[in-house]
Amino acid sequence: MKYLKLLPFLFFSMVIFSNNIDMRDEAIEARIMPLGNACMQGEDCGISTSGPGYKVSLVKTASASEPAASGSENEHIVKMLNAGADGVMVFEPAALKIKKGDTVIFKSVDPGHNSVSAPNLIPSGATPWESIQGQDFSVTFDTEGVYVYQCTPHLVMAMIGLIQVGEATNLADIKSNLGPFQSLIALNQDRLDKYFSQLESL
Ligand SMILES: [Cu+2]
Repeated sequence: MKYLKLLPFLFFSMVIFSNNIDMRDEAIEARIMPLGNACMQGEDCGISTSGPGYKVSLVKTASASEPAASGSENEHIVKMLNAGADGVMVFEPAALKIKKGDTVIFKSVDPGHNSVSAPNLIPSGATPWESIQGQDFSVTFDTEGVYVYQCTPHLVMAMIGLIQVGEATNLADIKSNLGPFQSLIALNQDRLDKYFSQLESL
């Protein structure tokens, strides 16, 4: 029975011990909570996000590698799009006139497109190209003339484009070779003529 004398001490030490646990939990919570309280721009989190000396904003910034929309003087952007002014599955602009030595960047704005020079529809001596689907691709044009190109998965829907480098020296050749290319286009068959007349008006 002499151990009964120890009971108050035992009880007291248990209270101390459990208090210590509570204090530790609070300390951990106090450290974690600020991490869970990130305030996104546009949310009302009770935080002043403007005003002198105080600024909080988590904003998605544009990728630094993204070229300017218009390109530089010797660089031209052709967007590969699911939908544009001419309908679905288009290059934009589809008709483009550039100088010899200029570069065209085929910009993969929407995934699943590529740019491929059409067989027998580029100037003789020019280098054909074929880009990987869903990736940006650039071509520098050192040979004068008219180039026809396509998107492999969407040629059937007339996802095609024309580039004229300098003078249209090979235009008659291109037009006489169009047959096999044209036969692969099932939808939007008017685009080819439309793009040729756009090119001539540039
Ligand atoms: Cu495509």
